[in-house]
Amino acid sequence: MQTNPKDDIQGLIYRPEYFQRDAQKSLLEQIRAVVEQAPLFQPVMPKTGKPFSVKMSNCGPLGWVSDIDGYRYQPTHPVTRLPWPDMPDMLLDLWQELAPAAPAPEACLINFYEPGARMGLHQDRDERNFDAPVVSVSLGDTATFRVGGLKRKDPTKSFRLQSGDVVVLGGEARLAFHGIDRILKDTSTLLKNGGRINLTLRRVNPV
Ligand code: MD6
Ligand code: FE
Repeated sequence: MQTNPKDDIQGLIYRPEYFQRDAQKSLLEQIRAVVEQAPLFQPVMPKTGKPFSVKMSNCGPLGWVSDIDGYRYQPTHPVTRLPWPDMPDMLLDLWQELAPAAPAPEACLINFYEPGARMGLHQDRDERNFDAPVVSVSLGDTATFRVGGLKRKDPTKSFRLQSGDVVVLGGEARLAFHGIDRILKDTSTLLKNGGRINLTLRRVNPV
């Protein structure tokens, strides 16, 4: 049986199948348009310069980037130097529904995983304010999502995120360690060439 972390991790909300197939398609179209303006870039680990296995872009007033100097939010694309494209209304609506008390999201990080890509256990803590939750949407192939506690060594649980699923990390789970263990190949037909897109919406600055 798959244990459900939402049962015992305060502040984690899991909304399977939040977006139906048609909504997933239209969201994907809008993300494609974003990535045409703001191409996927290859982030690297601060200090070591080791490349992430995930490629990234952003939309909204701010975007999250990682390079040799560190992690940060910035208003422009690191390669084109242009402002990030606007956040699609569907994502603003999602935020409105799942984070109604929070001020508007400022950044939507777009993570693109090819089969084989993963994301190590991390906390989302580059924001200047942790009152607002982080809201995430999965599109394409299914991923194994791992989530634990406030300390890296706390016990973790994992569950699968399918295309259209939404996860919210807020409250006590806002700073929970989490990551992606693996992408399950050929589990979705949404992306023509396979792989997975994850969108994470964040409020960066206090009001
Ligand atoms: C991913 N997600 O699903 C990575 N962060 O590919 C995250 O890192 C994440 O799903 C904060 C809140 C929800 C998330
Ligand atoms: Fe995260």
